[in-house]
Amino acid sequence: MQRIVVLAGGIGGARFLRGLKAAAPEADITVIGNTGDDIHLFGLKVCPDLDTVMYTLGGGINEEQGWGRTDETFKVKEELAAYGVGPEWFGLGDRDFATHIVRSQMLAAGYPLSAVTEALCDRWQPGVRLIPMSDDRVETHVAVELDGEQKAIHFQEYWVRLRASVDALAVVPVGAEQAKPAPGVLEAIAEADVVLFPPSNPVVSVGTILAVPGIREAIADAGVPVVGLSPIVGDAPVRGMADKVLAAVGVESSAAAVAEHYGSGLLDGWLVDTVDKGAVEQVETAGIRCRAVPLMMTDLAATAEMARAALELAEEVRG
Ligand code: FO1
Repeated sequence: MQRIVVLAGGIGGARFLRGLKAAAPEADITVIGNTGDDIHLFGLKVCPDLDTVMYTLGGGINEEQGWGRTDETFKVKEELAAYGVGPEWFGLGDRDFATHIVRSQMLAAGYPLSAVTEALCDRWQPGVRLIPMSDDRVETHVAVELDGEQKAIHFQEYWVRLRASVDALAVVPVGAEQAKPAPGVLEAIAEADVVLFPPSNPVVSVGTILAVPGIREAIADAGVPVVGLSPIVGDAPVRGMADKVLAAVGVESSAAAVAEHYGSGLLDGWLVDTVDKGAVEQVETAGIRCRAVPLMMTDLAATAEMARAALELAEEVRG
């Protein structure tokens, strides 16, 4: 059985995984989820990227939004607002609240996040093994200039409240340097036949996972093909505001620049969209095998085709 490890952020990662499951139904898939987006609200721990993967693969996601639950209501949020308790800019629905309550209760009882995630997945049966990158707290902060003053704000405040409307001066995964990979992360990488980077944000999603000491090294040393899919199509992010955070780390918003940012020491293969076929040569010159294929996740069939192309490229670089 083919063992595939995927480093996933939120919406892009989750949708890619749905295609991967369709393309490789027999594969044993381990997902290492980003937890840098996690936020503590109302005394609860919210893990947006883990939940997005879990709900998407488990059939509970709000398909239009790409995050949160389907068939959602917002009574608790309204009641909290009536008490003047915010933040109002972050949309936590009633059904979603239950997930955060269960998670927070288990964490308070002493279970590590990895065990809690496994317990939550017992209900959702995502058909993959979902492991947080770390059981330790890592929180991505973004340095911005607001009202003439420089400050660091939580990633969710930058993304959701400010809609990335101001430049990101720096992106810091606070706590990452001291964090340890969660149990099972390094083992899954060591046993993998292939490692995939979905078209997730290279800075705040995949980049944060790689910032946990030991994970980047384990992938680079695993001796198996590592293949990524560009989240940038035609010089703009397919979704989200990746260009803003790429600029913060000095990387141009282009398919080739993102491949070079990961580097040939990590990446063996890179898929760019057909509109970026002009970038193939540049990526190959950087020592990374590159192919141009359609990269828009318009539906399950198109997404499965992308996943198939990634697995084929992995076989090609394996030689
Ligand atoms: N994204 C939004 O644009 N607005 C929201 O109010 C919002 C709430 C939210 C609640 C739970 C959750 O799991 C995700 C949520 N997201 C929301 C998505 C999230 O902010 C980001 O898309 C990811 O963190 C980036 O991967």
